[in-house]
Amino acid sequence: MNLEGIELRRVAMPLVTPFRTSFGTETTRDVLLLRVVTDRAEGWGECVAMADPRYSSEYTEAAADVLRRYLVPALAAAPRLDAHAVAPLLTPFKGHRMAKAALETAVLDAELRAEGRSLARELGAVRDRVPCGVSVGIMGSIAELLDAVGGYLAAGYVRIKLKIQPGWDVEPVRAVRERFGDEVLLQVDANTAYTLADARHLSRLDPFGLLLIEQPLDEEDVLGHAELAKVITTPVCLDESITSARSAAAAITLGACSVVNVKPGRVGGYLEARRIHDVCAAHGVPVWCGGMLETGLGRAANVALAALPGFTLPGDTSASDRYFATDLTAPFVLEDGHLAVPTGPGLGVEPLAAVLESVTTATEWIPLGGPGT
Ligand code: SMG
Ligand code: MG
Repeated sequence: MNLEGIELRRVAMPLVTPFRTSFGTETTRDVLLLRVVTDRAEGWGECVAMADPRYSSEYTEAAADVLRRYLVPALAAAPRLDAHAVAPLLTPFKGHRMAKAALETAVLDAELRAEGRSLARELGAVRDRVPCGVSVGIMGSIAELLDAVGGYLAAGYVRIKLKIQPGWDVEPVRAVRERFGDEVLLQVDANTAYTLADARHLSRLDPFGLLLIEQPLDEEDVLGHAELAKVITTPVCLDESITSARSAAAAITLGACSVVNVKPGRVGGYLEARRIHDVCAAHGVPVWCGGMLETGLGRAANVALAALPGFTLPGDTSASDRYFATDLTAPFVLEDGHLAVPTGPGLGVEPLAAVLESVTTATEWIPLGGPGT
């Protein structure tokens, strides 16, 4: 496959409702999309970096910068390209995993479209639909939270995740349990908002039978998570701390987590995400697919990954209408609590041209091939 060029495209997608976490409130998703043009096919990659470096050190402008300055030019050095060659070519450049993941995904999509194979099949999917959870933001009041959770349960979501932070943890969990019962699959996500000194407070969540608590402590505090896991009975799940298959293996060996949230963007791409799945499966550690408020393009790839055998817990792979009034692709629709795994070549979905144009705020073409490209 010969690369002709790469388009960087910025789109602004208004969210149907503000999404508040322990690190900030999102009202519009500012997304960087990559379109790789090769001599055989085109491919799309969605960069999951947020507009500001609050979830992780990456942010949209930085991703665009490192792509145009270092990552895209590094691919030009390879005469013939396939997706498995991308990560090794990018290794000299530290970090920037979300930017790298978007580039690898776009190349992989182009390659699979050229060969007529789906991403799900390429990754080793064993299901044609995946059960879906929903991540519920921090609200202004318990009444507002109960309304939101009630709406999502009525829509069919099979698992609820509550965002928590100090001052919004035990009471919202108690209220949801009291209103909706002990049968609801329920988990919480702190996005690093606590310290090990809060261990006794967090043990107050133990009686509620949560599936897991996600990333309670700082992303670098792997040992702290191991200590916390000895004190609380709620299973500890890591998100921000897991950046590679190697770090997943280390965290599991140290006893820092018994569940892993897999986000391909956070770990440098779908190929590394699959390696994390494999490492976790070998250790008997369940995984689930995280979300970064993706458009239909990123969602298609996440749903393919979530169909692998080790993804035994419902993911943050919600339907399009949980995020956007109009998605970039044909909408993903919840059916009986599940989303269908796309079966077409590559991601199996296309951006809708008119929608894409209407939300685009900037485009930039980086030529890579011979003269005239
Ligand atoms: O895509 O449904 C989604 C969002 C899921 O809660 C979610 N993601 O830490 O897991 C997480 C957060 C990170 C993004 S918050 C803006
Ligand atoms: Mg998380």
